Amino acid sequence: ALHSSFYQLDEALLVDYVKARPNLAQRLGGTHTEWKIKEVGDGNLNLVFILLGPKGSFVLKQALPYVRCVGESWPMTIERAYFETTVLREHGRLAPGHVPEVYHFDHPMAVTVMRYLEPPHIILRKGLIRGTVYPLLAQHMSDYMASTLFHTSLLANSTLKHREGVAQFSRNVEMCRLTEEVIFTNPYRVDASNRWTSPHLDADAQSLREDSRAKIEIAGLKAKFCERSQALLHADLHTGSIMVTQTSTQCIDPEFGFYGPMGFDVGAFLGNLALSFFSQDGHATFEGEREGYKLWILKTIGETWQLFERKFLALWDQNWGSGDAYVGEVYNSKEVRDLAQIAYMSELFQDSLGFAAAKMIRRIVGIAHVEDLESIEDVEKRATCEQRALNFAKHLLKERSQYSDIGQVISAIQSIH
Ligand code: ADP
Ligand code: SR1
Ligand code: MG
Ligand code: MG
Ligand code: MG
Repeated sequence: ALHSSFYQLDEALLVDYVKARPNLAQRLGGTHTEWKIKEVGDGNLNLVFILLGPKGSFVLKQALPYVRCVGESWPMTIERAYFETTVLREHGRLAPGHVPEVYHFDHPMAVTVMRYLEPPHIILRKGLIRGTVYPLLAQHMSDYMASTLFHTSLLANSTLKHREGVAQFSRNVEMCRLTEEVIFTNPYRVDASNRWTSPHLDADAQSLREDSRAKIEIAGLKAKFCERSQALLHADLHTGSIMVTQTSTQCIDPEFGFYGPMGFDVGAFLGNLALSFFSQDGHATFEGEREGYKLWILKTIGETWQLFERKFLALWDQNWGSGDAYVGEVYNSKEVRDLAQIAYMSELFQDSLGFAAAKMIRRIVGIAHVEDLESIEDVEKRATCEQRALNFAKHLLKERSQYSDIGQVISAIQSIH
């Protein structure tokens, strides 16, 4: 069987694992007694070890046959490591400055070995909680998303190549089904895995479960998630999947990768920035402390969309006719090309807002919450932040068709009290 040689690594077993693989051992240098090993996994799903040697370092990530944050009661295929490695390599080729290099993949062991993003790299979510400004974040994330999404779509590729990719990633079905449940289904019904700050948000969670318009909108988004194979997504692009410094932005953890709607990636990033915005009052140690920082977050939301749109359209302008979606002889005038681009980008904008809203809602009343809000110790303050975020997200989910540019969305965020 494919997985017959799988065993779960720990720090002791890892030393033997690396000793037996000269290409890995040589990267660390010295002898095994000189290696420092630390398990640092703080995500929901996998084991992550940092290995440091006299000569070099790497990160080794191993998928477990279950969801780590739930336990063995929720089995999950270790094949996700294969999809993660495949996306890291493909996105790394398309956006080389924004994805860690993969050094080694061991399929039966579900092990990916990659570049250690050394300090001062920090998980973006943690940087946002500290109130750190990242001046290049919008520029870098718009580069990453424009390049990976454009170049894996039918705007760049033949339908033949596209269908091969879709077929390959359609096997990442268990990960897609997890997302279907935890984002598009469970927050809208009574489910034992849901949680929220109680009793403060009891009525809010209940009113979501009774909100027919929200249910119709989330059904549309779920259908899009399941049916629209638009591009090869990262598919878990929240601020916990991005590591940053003042000059570097790196996207990690694409184990949910599959061909889905582009707005699912764009919305993940924008929605998680909005969650950070609404959490900031809970982190202020005095009145007004985070006001300037909140404006920077809003500016980053605006710039990310605007730069993404500009870069995506520039790639499209440079590549008319390379993909099968808009054949050059059909789309043969500036007029028709402009119309095609306007229609494409307005659908993508709408999708991004919808998925952003869905991702905010699931982080407040679903199974998996975010540190931005969870780390607010004063429960009253936390509940107020959560209610504002949830109210904005519900509004965006239902009324997003009223918004035609990102500036209007930013004004709506600012008007929530
Ligand atoms: P999970 O799939 O369980 O969420 P992640 O890939 O997000 O796992 O990794 C969990 C944590 O491990 C990250 O939050 C980060 O702190 C650390 N980490 C993961 N990959 C790297 C890397 N390449 N360099 C440095 N730290 C990393
Ligand atoms: C059980 S839900 C766990 C969540 O963590 C991952 O990073 C994904 O966001 C998933 O939805
Ligand atoms: Mg993660
Ligand atoms: Mg993950
Ligand atoms: Mg999310």
